[in-house]
Amino acid sequence: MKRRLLLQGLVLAAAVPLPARAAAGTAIDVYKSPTCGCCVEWGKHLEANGFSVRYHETGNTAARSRLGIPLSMGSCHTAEVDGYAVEGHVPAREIRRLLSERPAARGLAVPGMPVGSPGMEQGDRRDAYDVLLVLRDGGSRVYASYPAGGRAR
Ligand SMILES: [Cu+2]
Repeated sequence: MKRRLLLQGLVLAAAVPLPARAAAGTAIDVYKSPTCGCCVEWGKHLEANGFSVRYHETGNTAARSRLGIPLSMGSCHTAEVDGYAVEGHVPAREIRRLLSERPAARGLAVPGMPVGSPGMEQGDRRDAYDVLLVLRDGGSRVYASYPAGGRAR
């Protein structure tokens, strides 16, 4: 009887789809200043979406330049996940998409700090912003567009 329960347990564990298990706890390194609050809010958003965040309290200037994100697309933090750069308040779903599509690119960027992006919540205000795919030549194209929303002012 005991043996049979054990076997059932093993069968259940095997039934969990592999990609789902691999996705849980995807390691991501976040370079930020020790005093950056919205960076930590963004980190919480990542953790709520299955990432395992490692913070590096070094500022993000060196990481941004090492990963080839132009300063013109810069923001308050720079992250590195599976060989890609993630600059600024990029939504977790776009990072997941990046990791599954694996385009030939340096990574993603949300320049500046748009209100209403993950980690930049301000009530129900949401400004329009683009997620840019930063290409290998340093150029970019729009990867996703998030429209303005929330209450009209
Ligand atoms: Cu920020």
